[in-house]
Amino acid sequence: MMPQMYVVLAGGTGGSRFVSGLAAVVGQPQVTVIANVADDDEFYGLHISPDIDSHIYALAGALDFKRGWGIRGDRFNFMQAGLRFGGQDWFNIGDRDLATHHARTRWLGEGLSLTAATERLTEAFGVKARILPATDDYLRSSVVTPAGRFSFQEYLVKRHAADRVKAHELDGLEKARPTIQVLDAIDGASAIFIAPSNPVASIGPILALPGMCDALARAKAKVIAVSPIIAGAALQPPTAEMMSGLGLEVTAPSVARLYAHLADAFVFDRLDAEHAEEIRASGLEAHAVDTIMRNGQGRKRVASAALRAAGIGAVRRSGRGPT
Ligand code: FO1
Repeated sequence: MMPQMYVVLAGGTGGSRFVSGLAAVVGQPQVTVIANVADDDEFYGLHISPDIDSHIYALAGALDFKRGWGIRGDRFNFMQAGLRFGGQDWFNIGDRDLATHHARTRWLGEGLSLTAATERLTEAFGVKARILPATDDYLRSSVVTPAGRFSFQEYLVKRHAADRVKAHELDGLEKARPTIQVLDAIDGASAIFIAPSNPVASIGPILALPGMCDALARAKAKVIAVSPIIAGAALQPPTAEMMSGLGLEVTAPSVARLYAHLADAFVFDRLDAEHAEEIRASGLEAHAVDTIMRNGQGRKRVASAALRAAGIGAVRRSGRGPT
């Protein structure tokens, strides 16, 4: 029997919590992450891939889960030392995190694809899950606000997601394509999950890639989406800010409608149980569960609920992977 392969479309923080929970339940070798790369940016001439790194660090048990990014216990000596030369002071890159970006940039400079560089980073961290960039092509989110057009990191980190969002744009979309590894993963998946990430800035750039939605529509596997919105609020910025700026209601049914053309089922929080009918009306099976992922137990619970929605019993794997 072919080993099960569970594919997760995911962005950063909320996404890596779900991925960690899934890996803890089914085992890392059975997990393939299709990671958003539109948050990528350049600092100190280095290629930063925040969403890819949050999955690597989370699965390696090294993620600072409180912050949701970077390596737990990392120091910021390089950043501090750089300030005296007028270095940037707002995007905080830890010293150990810096080594990751340096290695990725070195390998990209040697001609490796982002997929190949990510495979080396994943292996170096002893992570057994596959982490696939959604595309190896240039694809970057820009956020248009009344104060101007900013890169995603400038909008989110430097300006604290305080600007009203008028538009979200994807630079490079006309040429960007899903990688063959991503298309193969979708084709061979036993189940496909859309993680509780920002539907606009994290899942959106993955789905916007030409051919991605067709691949998901052709997939034999059930597609299960998990809501990032609980009782009208999101775990952290800028999900709610970007949805409302773009005229989307910040509710679970609103997210369900965004995925209704792709997904078969929608897992959302029991605080939104009253919306189950509305979610079913968009053509999705509705599964109301406790979706709060405060700790390892919570992450496994949400992953198990998503597996059940996919018709797969939650395989109990005690003590494997980061809790
Ligand atoms: N987020 C912040 O709010 N402040 C930071 O200084 C910051 C630094 C940072 C460095 C590396 C990295 O991989 C992520 C970092 N993030 C920071 C998080 C990042 O902005 C978000 O993880 C994603 O782009 C959103 O999913």
